[in-house]
Amino acid sequence: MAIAVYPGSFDPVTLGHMDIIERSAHMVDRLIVGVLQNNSKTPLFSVEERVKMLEDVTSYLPNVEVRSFGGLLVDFVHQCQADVIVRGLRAITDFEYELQMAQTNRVIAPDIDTIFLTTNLKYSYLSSSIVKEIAGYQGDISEFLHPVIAEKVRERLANK
Ligand code: COD
Repeated sequence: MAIAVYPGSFDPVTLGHMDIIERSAHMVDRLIVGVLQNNSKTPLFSVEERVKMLEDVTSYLPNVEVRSFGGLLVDFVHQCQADVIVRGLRAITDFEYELQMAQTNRVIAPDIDTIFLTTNLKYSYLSSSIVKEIAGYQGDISEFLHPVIAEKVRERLANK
């Protein structure tokens, strides 16, 4: 049974992330979306909120499960009994960071491999940080997020 983990901060989940989730879910028996708990950045949404938001927008994919994790990614992958990490690549700027992470993870856990899916061209510019910046200036974020997530971001920033 092929089990893969798609890890990230997902603060918040964008349509770019969702595209990677949907495409990788079709390639494996189970896809576990892993939401990082101990991020050094101050997140807009708590880990519990990010997990719930991801659950809401992936509920139509029966083989996708969302879990939070802290500590090393490879330990989480082992706990999930998975052996593949899925990551998305947008541009050359992602490549160096992703390569370093994949190679380091392979040194510390040689049984785990990382596979990369290239971004859907229409989301190649999209990141959670850009979306938060636009929303912070009351810009229109509806092109970038699932409507449920866009509403949560607007609500959160209105209450800040
Ligand atoms: N199109 C396609 N892919 C995208 C898009 C898009 N528009 N936007 C983002 N992605 C991809 C990213 O490239 C990434 O692969 C993934 O989606 C998740 O993105 P983010 O930004 O939400 O998540 P990151 O990059 O902050 O996640 C970092 C981890 C949580 C994976 C990392 O910090 C980690 O593993 N932490 C645990 C500690 C650890 O093990 N450290 C050692 C690592 S060597």
